[in-house]
Amino acid sequence: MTQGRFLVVEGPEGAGKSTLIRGLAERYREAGATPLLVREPGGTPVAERLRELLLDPAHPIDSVSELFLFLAARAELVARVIRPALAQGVTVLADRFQLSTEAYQCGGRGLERGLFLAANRAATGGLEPDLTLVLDLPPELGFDRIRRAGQGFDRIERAGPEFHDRVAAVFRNATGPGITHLDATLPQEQLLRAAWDLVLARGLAAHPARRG
Ligand code: Z5A
Repeated sequence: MTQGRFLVVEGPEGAGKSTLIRGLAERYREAGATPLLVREPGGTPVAERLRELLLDPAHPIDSVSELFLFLAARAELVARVIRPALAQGVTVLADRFQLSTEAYQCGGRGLERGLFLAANRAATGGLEPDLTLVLDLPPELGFDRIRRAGQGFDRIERAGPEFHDRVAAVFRNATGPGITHLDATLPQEQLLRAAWDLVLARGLAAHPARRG
């Protein structure tokens, strides 16, 4: 069985990650595939409990504890959901993955990159996305979108403008194998077209005859 593809969408809050993932999933379905959608943190019973803890503004969390809680959620999701799906040839579309940890816990909180790299490798077993689409959007525009959508602000969204500027800088400057940037100020349809064109150009659209 051919290994499934692993695509990740990253970027600051309100950049349009969830919207884009839903659009990409629709394109995959039109192409005859059934992708699996996941979001971080979350996706297993334990990871969903960790998500509640991590986002709850009622509990302050030490930065190192925060790192390990995000990574515990990732380890659960990778081992129980992502790897089994990829092994069955299913395409996995993930709303956030390891670049988020680098942006929020290293950029935002100031944790050492070496600590993140070692601990993240333990959490993922070295799993790397085939493609990481980074949605570039200034943080204030993302927060405006969240406000307009009437959503409340979670513990991390409340961290303050300097924190979010540091996070945004990590996303903006991210480079590496499979990392590609998209202009998230584009209207939704144009952004989706640009993202799907990239998926096609990289040969990551599943063959219509195959599941995943
Ligand atoms: N976090 C971390 O610290 N460390 C980690 O390792 C990981 C995560 C994995 C998860 O929050 C938090 O955990 C996150 C990072 C941290 N916190 N912060 N801050 P989450 O999953 O609850 O939320 P989020 O990831 O920040 O997503 P979001 O706020 O839901 O934003 P989004 O998914 O990028 O955007 P959206 O929901 O698709 O769209 C937001 C609004 O904009 C909505 O009204 C859309 O209709 C609108 N929209 C979408 N696209 C467009 C375009 N193109 N133009 C105009 N308007 C648009």
